[in-house]
Amino acid sequence: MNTFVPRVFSGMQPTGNLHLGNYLGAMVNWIRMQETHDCIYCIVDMHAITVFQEPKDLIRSTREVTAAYLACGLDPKRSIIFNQSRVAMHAELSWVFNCVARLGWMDRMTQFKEKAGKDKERASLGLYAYPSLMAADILTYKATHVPVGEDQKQHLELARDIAAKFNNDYAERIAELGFSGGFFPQPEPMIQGPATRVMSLRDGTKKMSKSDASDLSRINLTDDADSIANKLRKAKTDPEPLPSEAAGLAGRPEADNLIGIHAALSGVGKADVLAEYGGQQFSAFKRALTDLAVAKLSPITGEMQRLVADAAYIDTVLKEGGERAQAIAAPIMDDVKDIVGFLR
Ligand code: AQP
Repeated sequence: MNTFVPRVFSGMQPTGNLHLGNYLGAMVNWIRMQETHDCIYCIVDMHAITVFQEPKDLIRSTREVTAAYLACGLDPKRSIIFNQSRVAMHAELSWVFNCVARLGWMDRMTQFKEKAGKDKERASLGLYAYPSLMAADILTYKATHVPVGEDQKQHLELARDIAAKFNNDYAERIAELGFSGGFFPQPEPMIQGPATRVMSLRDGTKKMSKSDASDLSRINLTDDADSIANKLRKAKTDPEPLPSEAAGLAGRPEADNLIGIHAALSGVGKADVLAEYGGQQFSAFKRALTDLAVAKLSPITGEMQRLVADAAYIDTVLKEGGERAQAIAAPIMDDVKDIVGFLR
């Protein structure tokens, strides 16, 4: 049986500012996992261009997202931080995976359906193949743990299917070359905490997202205290007071969302928040949530501003991270080429 070295991989797209959903759904777990694992955190610029990005905006966002990673507490000495396009093995392995994955698997991906909308004929081929590149991102490092928000669960399942099919299709060759127990691990999704799916502040049934047209729908990590207060004051709610128990949140998506955000920011469960605020009106709760969000996010915002002004430092972090990532990915990709039968 092959035993794989525990290794964490995850990434975010430089398609705009990071928001509270990215932070609570993924980043807080990334920071925690640095304590226990070797971690690789990527800025996935190749995923970003599946929807056209102005080149100068992409450069700026890549540096901003890197600054956000560092400001949130990712340590470039401990973890590997780099932008995806620097390491060619992501693209190389994704081509192999495009030939392993089946069209029928891709057709089931709900994120493609949501992002392509009604006019799927006009979506890029890259957007359709996105989950195959994501599988390559993870498996080019043989990563075993992938901390993500709930929306990425289906893509992770596909990555596991691709790993299993590769191991199976090439089983004879893998054994012949001396890899026992399969070549790729089955990467585990780590979807943890009370805010694994943070919803839009304007519509509790829609995910908080960078690409939502309304800036009022999300709290960005770049927002100042006044913007945070304004967005939370305007956040959609319902006319009832807050319930005292979690069961009372059923059918109240906006209340559920705000309680989940409070719980995640204060590091407790939803039941603890309801024990404190149950029976109160939203107005009082929103004021308390604003104070909490500002206290948690303003040090990050300040540090991001400082880092963004130092592009040379950011570029050095990405370059050095890219070199360290490449040193792990290159021998794994060489093995993949030997397994598949590519002369090198
Ligand atoms: N609303 C969310 N709640 C919890 N987790 C979330 N994540 C994203 N939105 C939420 C998690 O953040 C990580 C990075 O996501 P991404 O930048 O790669 O892309 P995304 O999931 O497509 O995020 P957005 O904001 O919705 O971007 P756009 O609008 O560009 O598509 C992932 O772990 C994700 O689960």
